[in-house]
Amino acid sequence: MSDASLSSESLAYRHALDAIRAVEPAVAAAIGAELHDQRESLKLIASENYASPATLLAMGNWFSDKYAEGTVGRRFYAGCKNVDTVEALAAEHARELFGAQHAYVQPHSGIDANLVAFWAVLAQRVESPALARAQARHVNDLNEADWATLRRELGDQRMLGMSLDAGGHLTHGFRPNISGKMFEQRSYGTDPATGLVDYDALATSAREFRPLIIVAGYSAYPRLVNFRIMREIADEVGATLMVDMAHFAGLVAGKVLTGDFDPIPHAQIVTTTTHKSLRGPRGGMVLCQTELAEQVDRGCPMVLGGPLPHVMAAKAVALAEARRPEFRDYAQRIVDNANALAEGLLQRGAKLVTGGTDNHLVLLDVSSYGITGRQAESALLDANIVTNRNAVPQDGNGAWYTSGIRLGTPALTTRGLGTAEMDQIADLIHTVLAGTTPGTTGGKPSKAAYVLADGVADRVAGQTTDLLKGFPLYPTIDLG
Ligand code: DSN
Repeated sequence: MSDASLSSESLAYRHALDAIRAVEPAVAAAIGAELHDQRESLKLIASENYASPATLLAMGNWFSDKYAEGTVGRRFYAGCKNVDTVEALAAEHARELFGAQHAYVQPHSGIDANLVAFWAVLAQRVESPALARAQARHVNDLNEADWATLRRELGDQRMLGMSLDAGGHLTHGFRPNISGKMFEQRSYGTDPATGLVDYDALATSAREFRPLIIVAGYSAYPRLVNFRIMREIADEVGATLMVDMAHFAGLVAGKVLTGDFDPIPHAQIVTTTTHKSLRGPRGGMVLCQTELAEQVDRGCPMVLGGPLPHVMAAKAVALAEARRPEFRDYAQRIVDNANALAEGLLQRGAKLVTGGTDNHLVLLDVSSYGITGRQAESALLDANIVTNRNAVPQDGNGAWYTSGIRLGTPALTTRGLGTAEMDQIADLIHTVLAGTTPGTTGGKPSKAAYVLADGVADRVAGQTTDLLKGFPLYPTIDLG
């Protein structure tokens, strides 16, 4: 194909890869291979998506060369005029899109955004009152005894977060994560009968435990959370409500989650990633009420390294895209597709945690197939179906092997697949799992090894390829 007949995006990427190839051919090859692999596989990882070419291009440039500690107009480095432009724009788009009072777009990831939020609440609720009591303006003004007291107080705070096997996230106060070392944590779970968040039990626990922070939000809960109720509980016990909406930010942006299910009007502070259902670049963000803005803006260098201006530029592009009317349609289709996938699986006899979904994800309990989540994940990958294993409530197989598979629809919805295709995908998944049996390692039963019936992987992989042919990924990009 001659250059003249190539799209501008194809040309941009071909030239970019030529430049990379001239320095390190293996990297150029890996970038090309990644596009090929993503095109060929059925991506059902609930936390992944496909950012637009404009978003991807906004990340690959000389903004990466700039240091920009501080915030817009108040930098510790000179020469940040253009960084200010993109950071201010990203924050403005975020505020407008979500109706938030304040937006901080510097976090590099969801974990970073959560750390900024924890810091901001600690600063507002613990450090600032301690400084006021000591009549000090700054921690450097405290005498040794007051500083030692403040450090003890900062380390003596409590957090209530959703339990991991109910779908909570490691960064919500669990011991293996820094959040669990910073805070004494207690978890709330779901009602074993319904699988839904048990708000009465949560309120009872909060009254007893008196946490500084209640964290709502999840990475593997297939239903909605009522943030109005969560805020009422938080207010009653004097806690700050923090919502980690990383997984469902796209559904909030697209106005699928409104009223009690929209965290912004209810929580004092909301964190998110930008690359999941929101479909932006890999990164994080904090939205908060004005009372926390000053502390949130101190995220870098408090807990973050230097901001990534190239990623903030891409956030601005992606957030501008999410403000377009078509994003609402996209968000609704994510949920419709998840419902269709759940329905298709149920019709084939699969067992789903909570019996279905209200959001972008489905949690499939694979124990009814007699296998672990790990075995299911590996068998599905053999058929080019990319998922990730996930614990289910009261999981007997623990967090490593698990009994579940998490399936999400944001990526395939971006690719254009709809409810009819979700039914076909349910059939492919069921075929693979029904054809999988536990294997052995060294003659002993194994939770990882598996046996896939003859021909199933190839047959399903072929069907996956046929299905995806109708929905090309990045159709404007031809790498040659
Ligand atoms: N990225 C999160 C997810 O997959 O849900 C884990 O941190």
